[in-house]
Amino acid sequence: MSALRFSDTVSAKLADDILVVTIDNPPVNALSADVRAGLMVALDRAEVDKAVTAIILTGAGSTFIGGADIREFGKPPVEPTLPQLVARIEDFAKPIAAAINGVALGGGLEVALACHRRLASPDAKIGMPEVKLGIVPGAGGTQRLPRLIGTAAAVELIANGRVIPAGEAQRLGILDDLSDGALIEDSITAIRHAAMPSLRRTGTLPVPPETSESIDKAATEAMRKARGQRAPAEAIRLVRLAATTSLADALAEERRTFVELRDGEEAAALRHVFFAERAAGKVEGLEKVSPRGIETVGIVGTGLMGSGIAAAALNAGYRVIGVEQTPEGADKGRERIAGLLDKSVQSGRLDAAGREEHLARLTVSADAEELAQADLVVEAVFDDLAVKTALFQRLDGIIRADAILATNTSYLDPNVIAAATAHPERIVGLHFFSPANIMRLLEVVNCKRTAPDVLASALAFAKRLGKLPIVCGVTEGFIGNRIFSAYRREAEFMLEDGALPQEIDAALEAYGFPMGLFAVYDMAGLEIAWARRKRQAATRDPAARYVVIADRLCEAGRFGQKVGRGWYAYSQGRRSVDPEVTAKIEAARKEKGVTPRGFTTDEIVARLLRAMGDEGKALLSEHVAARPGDIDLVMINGYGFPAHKGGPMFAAGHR
Ligand code: 3H9
Repeated sequence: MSALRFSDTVSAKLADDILVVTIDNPPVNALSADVRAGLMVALDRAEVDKAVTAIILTGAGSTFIGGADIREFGKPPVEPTLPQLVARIEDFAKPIAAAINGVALGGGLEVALACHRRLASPDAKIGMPEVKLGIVPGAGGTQRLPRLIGTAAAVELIANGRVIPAGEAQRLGILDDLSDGALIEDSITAIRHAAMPSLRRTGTLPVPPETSESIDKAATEAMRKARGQRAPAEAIRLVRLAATTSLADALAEERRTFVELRDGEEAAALRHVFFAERAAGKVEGLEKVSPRGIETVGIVGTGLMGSGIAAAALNAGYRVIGVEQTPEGADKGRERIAGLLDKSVQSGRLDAAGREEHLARLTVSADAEELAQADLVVEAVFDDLAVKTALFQRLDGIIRADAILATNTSYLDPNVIAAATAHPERIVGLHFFSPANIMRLLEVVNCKRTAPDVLASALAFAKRLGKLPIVCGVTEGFIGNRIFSAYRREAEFMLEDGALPQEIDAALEAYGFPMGLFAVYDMAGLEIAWARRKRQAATRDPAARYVVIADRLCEAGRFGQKVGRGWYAYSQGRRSVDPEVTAKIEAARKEKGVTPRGFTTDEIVARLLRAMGDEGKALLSEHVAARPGDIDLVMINGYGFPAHKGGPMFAAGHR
């Protein structure tokens, strides 16, 4: 084979009469201007070279094509555009096959759909995740995919941005075949001996007829999850066009919609989230520090939080040693962890054999000495300073000198806990969110004395758990609860000023939160925050504004949903406005001599966003958070802030 180069990122080899074109644009072979130009030159060459009878298109490394180059969005367009390239591939006079060697996403799949055949390795992944970036496929995806798999299936994939394994893609009809062995050789054989017409042009195929019920069902299901985002609705509209409109007109409409969404606020917000996620957990200078090896994880306390952490660690392949105070407690802890694994089996995330294999890596005992085997010990005991410091002092005498100790405290000062131990440099905070085996967010607390390799180890542990680690410094409540407190405080100020809980909740839901603040309060229960307020009462600044309404509700036993009354009343799980709450709010206003005034939805949202944004700025100036994007990710992944609004810091800069 002789090598040919068409641009910095596109080269080819001639295998007899077949031109094997490779895209090599690390890290994900995105379709940058150089790739698009290189592919056009490759096609020019294949067009005029009589010795070339067919083309194979593939990617270098473990990716086929990760999609359009997201970094080019927002910059002036450079020709050839992706739709131009895709049209040329589909219309090309010689057969072109996509040899999908790995991930084919977004524009990458659109390129493959324009090819005349598609073969893939069994471990390839296929999808159009554009809606997750606030856009729709912009190079024919909404028109070609339904022609291959039908409208309902295309709606389901595109409007949810679902990425599927190659096997499923083959069953659906996206891929012609899978190659277990040598993908390029198999693709060459397939294109030479194609049973079907070798120039099967997807865009010319009819959309398979379907009942409107199945399409409506797929659309309704996708819209239910969309929470007011535009892109999924537009994707559905465009996919439906495939069956009713000419390809040329539908492609023009797709392009117009793509450009409009790409240049809009939601897409800007979701791009911000995409890049913030890639930056999360990166700490300057830490790249050169090697993490310690962690294989055995000790967990002290196997209650709600500890059992969730244990399940997460088992899912990630760790050996887990749970420790409880009594043998009965250990039995219960083991049952709780096994129960979580059962739930994973029920939901199809784990099979029965996997469950057994997980349980074989678990021991739960009442003997803390077992923790001598652990590389990392996470404490998840009652959030009380005396309890935690006593435990850590005890663990000092048990765990190995090179083992790491992590505290899962939510509100206590981990520097104080660390200072009470013999080796504060091996202590780090791991603030999980409940349920810990489900929630992606993990605040990794870099304490005053935490050693760099301990922090690096905590981050490596978080990544292996599949979590989104956000590094933060020590402050009461860390990033999330600090912002949440500021937001809750502002909401309570508004209650006193004249807004009602249901008005504030409705405004938040209209903005995109899955649930309003007061409904969340009711779900979590009001008594823990009440106990904290009572503890803090003696040290509270008497000049600071304090709203008593939540205290009044607690004094009346209104602890939330579990007792049937909180900020709302609950009957058979249904939430309703309770006049008793309104009366208490009015009484509290009267007590302070406040004349209530009305609030618009916009005003409510603006005040809450300002409160969150100001607290975020304070966290940045105190160096508790390293980047505004980190704060946004915490609020999106831990507190229901709508991702398509970019998080409170992003939103603060865009109002
Ligand atoms: C599209 O295609 C629109 C078209 O329909 C129409 C156009 C007209 N561009 O995630 P990782 C970077 S929209 C530029 O850690 P992994 C990423 O920022 C696109 N850069 O790796 C990171 O950079 P850094 C549709 C990209 O192995 C590095 O690559 N496609 C892109 O865990 C590694 O990323 C998508 O939405 C990109 N498209 O996962 C796919 N993708 O090292 C989005 C990644 O500087 N991408 N980067 O931090 C992904 O889902 C994952 O990155 C992927 C690899 C699965 C590909």
